[in-house]
Amino acid sequence: MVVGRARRATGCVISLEEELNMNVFVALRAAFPADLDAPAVQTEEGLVYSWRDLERATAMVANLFDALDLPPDSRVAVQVEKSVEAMVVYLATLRAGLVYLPLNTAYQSAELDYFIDNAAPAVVVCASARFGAISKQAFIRGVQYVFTLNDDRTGSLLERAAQHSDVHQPAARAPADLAAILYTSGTTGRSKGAMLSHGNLLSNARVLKDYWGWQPGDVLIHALPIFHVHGLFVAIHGALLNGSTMLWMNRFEPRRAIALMAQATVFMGVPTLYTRMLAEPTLDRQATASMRLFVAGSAPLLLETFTQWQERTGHTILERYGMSETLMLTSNPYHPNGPGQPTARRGGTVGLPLPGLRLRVSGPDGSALPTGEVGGIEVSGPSVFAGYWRMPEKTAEEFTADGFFKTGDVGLVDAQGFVSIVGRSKDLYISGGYNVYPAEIEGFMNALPGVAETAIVGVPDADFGEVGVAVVIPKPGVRLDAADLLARLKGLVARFKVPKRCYVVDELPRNAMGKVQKNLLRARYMPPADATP
Ligand code: MCA
Ligand code: AMP
Repeated sequence: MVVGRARRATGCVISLEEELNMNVFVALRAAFPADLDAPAVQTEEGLVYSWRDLERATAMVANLFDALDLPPDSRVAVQVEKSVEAMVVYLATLRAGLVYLPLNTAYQSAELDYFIDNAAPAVVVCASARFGAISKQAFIRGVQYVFTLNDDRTGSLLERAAQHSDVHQPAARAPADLAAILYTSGTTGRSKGAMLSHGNLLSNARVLKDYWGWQPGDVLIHALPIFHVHGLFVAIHGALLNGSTMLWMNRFEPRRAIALMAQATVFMGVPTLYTRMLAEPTLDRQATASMRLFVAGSAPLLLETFTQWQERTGHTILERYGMSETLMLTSNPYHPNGPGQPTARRGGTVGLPLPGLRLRVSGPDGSALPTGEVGGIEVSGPSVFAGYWRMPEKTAEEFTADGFFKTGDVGLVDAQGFVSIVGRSKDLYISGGYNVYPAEIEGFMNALPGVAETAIVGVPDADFGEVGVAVVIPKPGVRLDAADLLARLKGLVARFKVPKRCYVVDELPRNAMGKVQKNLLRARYMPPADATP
């Protein structure tokens, strides 16, 4: 039932029915500015997409999806290079009430097989160059439709969408309805699909809009990939919910990012982006004079980077902490000494729990620990996911009896409520903002001919924060070549997961139980002091 046109607060007319619709797309669209011809996205090639363009393009792709007549909650798996059109497909998937499943373009065929098997998408979108291989994989696994989309605005998806109307009524969605599935690897080596609802996405976007003081006239430099939470949700939702223009970089390049700052106010990046910009002589107070906010997260920001950034630019980076399963959990304060924000941003901490979030630190027996003590971080709140896709046992294991999610991060909360992360209980390292689970890669290396056993550890790295080192034992009588092992691995898993160094050894250090002592390996294969951050 359409209850008439209720108001025209923004550029898009919204009905009362839409006001009651909790589809996150509806909330984002409601924030479009009154002037729909104003720029929503500007690319480095000089293309300008207006808000009207976003409205019409998402309508056309959503109408194409509607025409496929898919069951509710059908998954749309997308593995394409970053482009504005890829963002349009994301928004159109929400608009049509389908479930978005982003896949990093670095994923190789074995990884894709797993995701397609596990998520059973109805639609797959890939680059034309990979259509032959991916469509074969997809159709064997029951996928109904495979479209192509390239980063030069070509491909069957846009061709087909162009035949559809540019008017579309967004699908009605309730807060608990599924909006996206984001795969995260696991300590057992099997990826798990974190199910995020419209309510999860919208509540987090709204909290961040207030917390980070988004204001009229803000312009975001969008420099991150859009396969993961940081670039896809935190950055895109942040800008759209504020009606802010995005300066769109398909690929991060430090010098160009610095040059864009003259026209921008907000930048979001993983720590590697900040260290790479610090290496540029053009980074100074003048280049960043119009900037209001620099946000960092996805991996620990070194205190040294935090301090150097302050010295070079006069700006204090705001570090925040989140996960695919929970979206953003904590943030350093935006307004120093503002209401509920007791003090200034502090380097080396991830700030305070965001409004609405309950965060506690638990001991090994599950009991809550007092202020200042180190333990497992557990969280509950509106942005915390409902569970892993088709993995009820895994979901049950990761939640406490009273409904808190066990993050696997180890940290403490100090007397002022600031959270610091000091380690992880999960065997994982973070390289340039991407999580790598050694168990997954060890499995692939162990399956290579001649390999008896592999142990992989993350060691410090000046550029990526951490990188992997593989230590391999050959089968008896076999001679293995370390470079050859890494070259073989490159064809099997995403490049960012491939260890940067590999050593072939006779034995691994083990404890009395026979378990490999990774702490000893880490110490042994530590890079030389001048290569560490
Ligand atoms: C590229 N390589 C990497 C990485 N990226 N190796 C390890 N770790 C990486 N992150 C490989 C390339 O394949 C190549 O190897 C070699 O390193 C050099 O690549 P380079 O040209 O330097 O890489 P790049 O294309 O410049 O990419 C670096 C990057 C990128 C810009 C830092 O990795 C990136 O955009 N990272 C951001 C990730 C992100 O958005 N994370 C958010 C997750 P070869 O020559 O062998 O191919 S969301 C999240 O974590 C939570 C929820 C949160 O809190 O946000
Ligand atoms: P992902 O599973 O890719 O969503 O990555 C989530 C993980 O990234 C968290 O569990 C943390 O270990 C890590 N992480 C995110 N932000 C930060 C941060 N600011 N400092 C330290 N670790 C972080």
